[in-house]
Amino acid sequence: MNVNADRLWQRIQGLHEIGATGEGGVTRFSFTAEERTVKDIVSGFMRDAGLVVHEDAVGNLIGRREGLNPGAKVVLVGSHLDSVPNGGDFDGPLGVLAAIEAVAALEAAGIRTKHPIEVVAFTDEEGARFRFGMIGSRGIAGILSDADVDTHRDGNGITIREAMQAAGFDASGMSSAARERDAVKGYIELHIEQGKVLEQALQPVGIVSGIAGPLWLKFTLHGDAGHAGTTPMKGRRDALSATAEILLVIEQEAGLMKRTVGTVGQLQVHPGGVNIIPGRVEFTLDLRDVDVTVRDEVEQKIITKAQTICEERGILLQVDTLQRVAPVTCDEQLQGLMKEAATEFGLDAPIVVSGAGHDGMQFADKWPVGMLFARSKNGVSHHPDEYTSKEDCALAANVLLGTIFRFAN
Ligand code: HGY
Ligand code: MN
Ligand code: MN
Ligand code: MN
Repeated sequence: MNVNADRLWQRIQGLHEIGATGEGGVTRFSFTAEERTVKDIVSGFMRDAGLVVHEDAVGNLIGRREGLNPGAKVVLVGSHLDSVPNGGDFDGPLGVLAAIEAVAALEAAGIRTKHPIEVVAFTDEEGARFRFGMIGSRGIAGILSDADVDTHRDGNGITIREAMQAAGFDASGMSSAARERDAVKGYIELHIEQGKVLEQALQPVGIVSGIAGPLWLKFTLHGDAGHAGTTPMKGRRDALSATAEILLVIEQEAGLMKRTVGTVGQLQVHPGGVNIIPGRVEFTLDLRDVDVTVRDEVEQKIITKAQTICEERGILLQVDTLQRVAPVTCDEQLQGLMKEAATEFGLDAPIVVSGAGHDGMQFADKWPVGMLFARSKNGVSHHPDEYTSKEDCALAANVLLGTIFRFAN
């Protein structure tokens, strides 16, 4: 039993048009017209595969295939369709489209698994619009709160709740998206690796053992704006000079640890005039490690040093947590099924750790979570040059099919 590799490849390529930036990438933020369009197209693919399609209260797109035993726990398989700004074509869509191909292959082979299967395209996995991610998987886990949807705003000041409302989803009913603990057998996701381990190991497919937990912080430094020409250097309370020192502390502290990574991806200078001393600076920190103790120790060291720098410069420092996601370990049984499925295709799939965060983190405390990786060319992702070959997409999708077949029976 194999997936339709040509159709999978054409569909991945075809989605590039939705949200194409003209710089080679795609931008598809949650609750936007681009996301609506891509969900409508993928809904059609789901129906073509014989799935019964609906969107839940938080906008997750779900295609269901009944099992032999209607009361049996459901097997969730999926990924996401939203993107980062000017992102690549594979981060998310590969997992959703491969899951659709897998159920289509079961249908074509006349195989009805014991457990029902649901293909899920989760809402806003990336968090690119609201700086708060995995909204759809939090909804399914039943942990998306009113505070989450009312405090996080996009660049235009629109809250998640308002954006949901505008897209036709009533956040007051979001708890209906939650699944009962005993209703789900487990979750499987195929995703691109977004790193170089598989490429260096000359392997097309990997099995994920653990997922690093992203901690997103927002630093705000309050200094004194002033005239660039008439204010002596001594005694300035320049928020950007303090920030520069803190950026180097981040690089040093994260760099001291074996697997910790720290990234400042967004930085705004206020008021932002050429001839005005920066009075306020806001920047984000994305800090990760597979070991949450190490991650949180590095967090504390960075904040302590940042406070000292700011005190010495007369700057007021404010640190807000945007999201704090715990690292997770993937389910051993699912890793074993993936190993078997990979062997069927003559693959000795290595065990890899995910530096990127994924939706399964939101419910790994409730249900078994398993992830497969497909090789990334040069490890590039979150970039227009993100690429996985047609052959690797097909191989990974076939291993996904083999895993679903084993786990859903
Ligand atoms: O940021 C991440 O780790 C993932 O791409 N959402
Ligand atoms: Mn991503
Ligand atoms: Mn992703
Ligand atoms: Mn993911």
